[in-house]
Amino acid sequence: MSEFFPKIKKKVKYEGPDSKNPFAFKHYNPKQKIMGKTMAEHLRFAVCYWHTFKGLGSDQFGGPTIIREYNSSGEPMQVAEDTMLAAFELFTKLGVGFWCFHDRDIAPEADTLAETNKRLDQIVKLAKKLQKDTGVKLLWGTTNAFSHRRFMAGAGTNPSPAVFAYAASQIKKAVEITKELNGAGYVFWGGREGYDSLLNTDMARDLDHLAQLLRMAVDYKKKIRFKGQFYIEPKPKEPTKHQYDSDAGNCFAFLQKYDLVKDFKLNIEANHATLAGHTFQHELQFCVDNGILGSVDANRGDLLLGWDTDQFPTDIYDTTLAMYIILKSGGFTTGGLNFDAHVRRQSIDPYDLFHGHIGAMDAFARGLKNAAKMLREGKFEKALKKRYAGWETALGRKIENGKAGFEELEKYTIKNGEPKLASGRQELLENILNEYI
Ligand code: XUL
Ligand code: CO
Repeated sequence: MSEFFPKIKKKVKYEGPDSKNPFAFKHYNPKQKIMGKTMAEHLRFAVCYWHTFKGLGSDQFGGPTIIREYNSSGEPMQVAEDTMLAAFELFTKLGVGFWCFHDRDIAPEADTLAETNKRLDQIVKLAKKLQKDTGVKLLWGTTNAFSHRRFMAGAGTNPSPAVFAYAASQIKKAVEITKELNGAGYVFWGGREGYDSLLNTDMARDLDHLAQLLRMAVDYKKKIRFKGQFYIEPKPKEPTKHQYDSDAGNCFAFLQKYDLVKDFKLNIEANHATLAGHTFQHELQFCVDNGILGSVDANRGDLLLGWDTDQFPTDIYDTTLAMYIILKSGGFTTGGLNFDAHVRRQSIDPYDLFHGHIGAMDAFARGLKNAAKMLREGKFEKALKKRYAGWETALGRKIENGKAGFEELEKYTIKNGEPKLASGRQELLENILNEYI
């Protein structure tokens, strides 16, 4: 069997913080135990198929810059098989436990849906064998119902029911193959579910249709006994101006309106959070507070560029705060950290894929270690408790339990006068945070 990354002879190893080997982990030590679980169990790293193997550096101003050996045969199904072999070689050499894919990443579309599904079956057979041989598992599968021109006006929110039906058929098959590969989850990212102009859009109707599509997916999941978790992945814009699943709060409102909360959790992507004008931590905390945190697309944007740059996460501040929220909430169950990230257009060497992932895994390992220490020492929790201590008094309890009304509170205020104020201590807390980073 030909090797696609021959320079990496064996699995990338942990060599500790003093190592200068670019192909070694400095912080990610998969077997190291932290708060009762190994780092690998906490972090549940996944490589995404689309950026890592299908992304070739194109942007709006130019075509591909990256040439990959597994694309060289030119015959579509041979390319698909070679790519799958290259993918599992990279997964194993990196030592990640999971991968994620869209249906159209792993097999190219044929002329008809039936032919396309046959191609998928062929490639899924190979993926299943490779999963068995390597022990790498599927974190989640998903459908690409946004690239083909038929989906130019959306999939579930398309004005045409025939396009809706096409999307439903595609999702049906993608859920089936995700089940076949024993996926722990399945993601719905509303690729083009949104609009560019209200002059040609019936927003209320679109959202009713989207809910209907998700309901059908839930019914089918039950019918075929797929046990994986369904996730929605919020994103506010790009490709459309107004994506319907714009942020975690918006998704939660949608799920509540259509009585779907019990069937879905969210897949929070760092770069989508910032596009929505939130921090990554904000979106994670919102999900934890509402019981809907499922999985994470771990990447970052660029402060100076206003779009979804999908860069590998390297910011320890961000990974620490993210892992603090995730650890505090009890950690991942079905979810994990999927690197929805790609190398830059100029990073044309196949080993750049290793540099990107190794750096990202180390960044999250450091985040995990920092977060565990923050939790063990409990300084932030103590400060929070102190700040909210008033709510433990008779007055606070009464308000929280719904036992006080406006008249009673007015009496209290007249009697007690001006409330005593306390400092928010943000600067001090930020300084304490830096002690962990
Ligand atoms: C797009 C995005 C997708 C989803 C899966 O911005 O993040 O790749 O993660 O469809
Ligand atoms: Co994503």
